[in-house]
Parts: sequence; structure tokens; C-alpha cells
Amino acid sequence: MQNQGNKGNSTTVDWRPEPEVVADIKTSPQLTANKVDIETFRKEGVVLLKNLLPEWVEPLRAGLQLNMDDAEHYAFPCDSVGPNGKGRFFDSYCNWHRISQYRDFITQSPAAHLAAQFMGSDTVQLFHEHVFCKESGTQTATPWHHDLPYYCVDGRQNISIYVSLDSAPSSTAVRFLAGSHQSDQLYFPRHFVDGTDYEHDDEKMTSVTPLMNEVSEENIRSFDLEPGDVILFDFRTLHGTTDAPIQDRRRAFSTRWLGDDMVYCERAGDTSPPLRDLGVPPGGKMPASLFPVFSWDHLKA
Ligand SMILES: O=C(O)CCC(=O)C(=O)O
Repeated sequence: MQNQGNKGNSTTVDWRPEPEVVADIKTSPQLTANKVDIETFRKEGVVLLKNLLPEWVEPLRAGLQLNMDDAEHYAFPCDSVGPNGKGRFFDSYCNWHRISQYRDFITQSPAAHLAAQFMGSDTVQLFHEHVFCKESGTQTATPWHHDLPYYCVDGRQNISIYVSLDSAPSSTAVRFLAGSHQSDQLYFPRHFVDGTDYEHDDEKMTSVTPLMNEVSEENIRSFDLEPGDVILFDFRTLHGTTDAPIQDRRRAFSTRWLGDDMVYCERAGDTSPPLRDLGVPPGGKMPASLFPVFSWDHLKA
């Protein structure tokens, strides 16, 4: 199960959901967001909502366990141990349609409706989910990065909704650089296994991501997390972790959402997830047959 030779998430099963599964998804429960939280998200590119979704912790833990126990039967697993042989860093994505607990979260939690409000968008489209587990003893830092350059989408109305599934002290939890979503700078994606840059040939991207210890401490947002806490952040917000050893297993379930202005784009290098043959030209909307679109009557008015 060690994956130090392979730098990325391996391709195992097809990531594409069945069209009828996608067609069934039209709307989801509503939850009115707090205006101050929306302002914080827009200004800082990140906001923590304490104890927002505690009822989803057990189902999502159960879904993640299935994902980890049988990783090769799900899309894009990446399983690695650190250079010291300790711990385990697992991540995987694009399995929401295969794991009922993930699908239930997407259709039965208020995540999509929250995404609409925080993005200020009339439309909400699910891009994918991404799950993480660092077992105790892991000393692999999540490299300082932002998500947009990894993705085959571009635009400003986007959001990740990251549900913490364990207690994690701020020393090992994911941390963010407030305001970094407002820079127009795009940094090379980095491999999570060893922090090295992807090979990209894109003039619009800079290879040197500022290191965590080079940015002003006062702009770092780090949080002591409890199960059910939720972090909302922009795809452009820089984030990562230290390499402090994980004391107790820490798991998280993140969903990625697209708003009105998000379009398909071709990057000059690998993307993650590596989604190919989408059948849309650059600048086109992501196909609704693969990426479910949500709507609510009050947003259609
Ligand atoms: O939890 C982590 O270590 C990384 C999370 C992350 O990078 C993300 O959700 O984009």
C-alpha cells in the first residue's frame, strides 16, 4: 500500500458517475448562512463554522473507512508513508457516487445550499469530493498550495467545504493564508507525497510557492478543530500544514463546488483530479451530465 514511487493519486476505477445518478440530483436541504461569515469568507478566503455539521461525522467516517479499506476499488487513491516509515497519509477523490455516505452528504446535507450563498451564485455544481486521513505518527506536511491550479476549471465563484471528522490541534490542522485568494498569482501545483512541484509549462504560473514560514504570521488562520467543525475556503486560498507529528488520527471530508462564473479550462500540465475527455471546449460550462447542478426555487426567482 506504500506509494512513495508514485507521486500522485493512481487511476484505478473510472471516476465518471452514471448519468442516471447525476440526473436524479436536483436540489438539497437549505440552511441560511450568517452574513458575517459570508463577509469573512469573501474578505479572507476562509472561514471556520464551529460545530456546523456534527450529524455527518459518523456517516462520513464510515464512508471513508470503506474508501481506505478497499482503496484500489475506488477512484484515485494515494496512500503513502513518510520517509521515517511512520504513519500513513491517505487521500482519494471522485467517489461520491460509489460511496452511499458521501452521496447522502451531497444530496441530504445543506452543503450545496451553503455553497450558493458563500459564492454569491445562482447556480451550484458539484465538482468532486476529496477525503484525507493522516494516521497517528504521520509527519508528512500537506504542502503549502492553493487548489485552483490543480483543477481543470477557472473562475472566481468557487468554494471547498471541509468537514473535520476528528479533533485536531491547530499545530497539525490545515491552516490558511488570509487574503491570498485575492492575489491574481497562480502557483504550480505540488505533489502531496513529497511537496515537489508538478511539471507545468504555463507562463501564467509561478513555480515558487511562498513557504509557510515566509508569510506574515498575523495573516495565518489556524484552528483547533473538533469533529463536525467546517472550514469553507476559496480554491485560490493558500493552505497547508506543518510537518509536526500527528498525535491522533485526523480525517476530513471536503467537497468542491462551482458557481456561475466557473468554466472548463485546459492547464499546461497534469491536473488533479486528472479528468479527461469532458467534451467541452475551454471556456465552456462543466457538463451537467457528470457534475450535478443544484437549484432552489428561491434562487431561480
Ligand atoms: O487536510 C489536509 O491536510 C489538506 C486539505 C487540503 O489541502 C484541501 O482540502 O484542499
